Amino acid sequence: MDFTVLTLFPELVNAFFAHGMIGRGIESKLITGDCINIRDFSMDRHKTVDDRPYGGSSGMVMKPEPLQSAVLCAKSRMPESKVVLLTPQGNRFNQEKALDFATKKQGLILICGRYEGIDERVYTLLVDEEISIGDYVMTGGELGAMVMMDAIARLIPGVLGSSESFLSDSFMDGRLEHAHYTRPEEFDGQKIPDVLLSGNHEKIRLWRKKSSLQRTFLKRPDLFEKTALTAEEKKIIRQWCRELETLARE
Ligand code: 4GY
Repeated sequence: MDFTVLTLFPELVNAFFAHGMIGRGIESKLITGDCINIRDFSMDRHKTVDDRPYGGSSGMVMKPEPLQSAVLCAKSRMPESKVVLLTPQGNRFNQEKALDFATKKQGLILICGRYEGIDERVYTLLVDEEISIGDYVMTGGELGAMVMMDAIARLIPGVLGSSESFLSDSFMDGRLEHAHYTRPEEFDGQKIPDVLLSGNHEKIRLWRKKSSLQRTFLKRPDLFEKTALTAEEKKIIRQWCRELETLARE
């Protein structure tokens, strides 16, 4: 997967490319991460990238010309890529979208706006898809681009450690992830569930499914509307109900 970010703050995005899982992914050539500074494509000696809005009002708008040149430059480097603009008006980004981008194997050119926004004509001419990471307004698209790249990159085979598997992640199956425990066996008077010490892999698998269902039920019941219960999940829930009934009778 190839990422090119068009931004006025390349240092911000390059720091992201240099660290952690993404940094290692780039080092091992599983992904590429490049920044293009939009200001480099400004044509005047002051390196202007913004201008006052027609019709008047406070704030500035990003000029179309430097942005267009920057997009064309990115496209010439990666002709097979999709141009995405980060904006609150876009289609909502989620795990499904992340998987979509990760499997399409098409590079991504991510445009990060600043100021009040970008000139409207840039959307129609240059942008393939507008994406929003949530219903809030940030001061620029960079954090949105980093959120997208982070979620996409970890779905590229080999980017996560070999033993890790994203297939068990939250949302991959429309459920929240099960609880996790590590040493010590007892912490602040709280023991870990016995089954995790049993060595019985089937029992552990079922306990994790149950934990995942319980968390989803308590924290994100809306997820059940999108992904219906499987036969096994129904069985686990019926068992859970019986446990609760026993508890209530005591
Ligand atoms: N929400 N999701 C978002 C954002 C900032 C002015 C256009 C968001 O993705 N991006 O809030 N972006 C604005 C800042 C120019 C982008």
